[in-house]
Amino acid sequence: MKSETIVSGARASGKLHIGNYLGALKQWLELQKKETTQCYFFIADLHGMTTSFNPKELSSNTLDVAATYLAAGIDPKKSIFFLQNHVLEHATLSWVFNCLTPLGELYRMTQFKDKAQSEDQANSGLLTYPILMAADILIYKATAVPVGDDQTQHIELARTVARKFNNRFGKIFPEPQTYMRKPLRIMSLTDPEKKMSKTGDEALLMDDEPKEIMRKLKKAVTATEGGKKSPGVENLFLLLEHFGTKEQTDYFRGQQKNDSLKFSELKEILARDIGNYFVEYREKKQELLGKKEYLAEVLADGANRAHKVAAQTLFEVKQKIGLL
Ligand code: AQP
Repeated sequence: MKSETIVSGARASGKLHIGNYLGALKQWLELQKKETTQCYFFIADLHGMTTSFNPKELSSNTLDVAATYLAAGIDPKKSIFFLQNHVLEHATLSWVFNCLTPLGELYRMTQFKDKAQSEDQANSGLLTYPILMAADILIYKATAVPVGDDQTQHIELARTVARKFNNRFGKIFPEPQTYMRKPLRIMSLTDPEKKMSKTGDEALLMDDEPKEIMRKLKKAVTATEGGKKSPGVENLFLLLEHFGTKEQTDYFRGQQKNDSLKFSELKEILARDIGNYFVEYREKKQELLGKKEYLAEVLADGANRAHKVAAQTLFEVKQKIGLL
């Protein structure tokens, strides 16, 4: 008997970076191992349309993210693994939630404000994104959602939507918790006040070879202003804590204390450690990208399994709200 339901996904808006890995995927892999947990991991292709996209990129990004999940260790036998657009109930439930949510709650979302600024003309999907996300989560009656720190506000909205629905029409949905070992946000290398992002400045990708990582790290901003801790330097230390050893962290923290931090040395070690960490992953991913039929089969099977649960929830919702 599974007592916990976990749901999470990543937008099909580009190749996954190490922020996506540390903030989300790594937690998914831990949760997948728990016998008492049913996990749903999907590729958010519909969310991929909320910022500028073109059909060719959308389909290649979707395949790329699917191969990334599998190569990183998502096991389609243990977890339900599928494309968001293959389970139509997500979009229908999202419409129901749209009609329960005041616009003001959406305009307050910081991610909307940030992303709308960088779009020439933000589309309305970008505004209603958190409602679709609430539907993605609640359609499976998730109890917890493993996400990076940047998504906390969206999970709060999903809880509000669940509460509102339950109070008005009768209880169907649990109020999902955010699953986070420790709040984590990897920052952009060139603009460390902003989070690392697929669609922002060049991110460190899980696919990058050490040479490429070094090229990107060379551009990392490390300036310190007025004796304050530099966010760029702290970001590099955060990466070292995750990919390096404790000895390495102690060594460079020691240098930092003595004002003798050698950034070139730190960056070289980081490039090597991050590159090595993903060696096996990179090999598996290349292999999977050559097996498109296998990927399609696995995704179709996942969508089938997800659909059964989603259809039952939608049936309950329709009964409660008077849709015939
Ligand atoms: N920089 C980050 N640090 C920690 N966690 C992060 N996540 C994203 N960026 C960081 C987490 O990764 C998961 C998947 O994110 P997403 O693809 O659904 O959407 P996002 O948060 O908008 O991710 P990106 O990388 O910034 O992509 P774009 O540029 O396409 O919007 C989520 O759990 C997220 O918290």
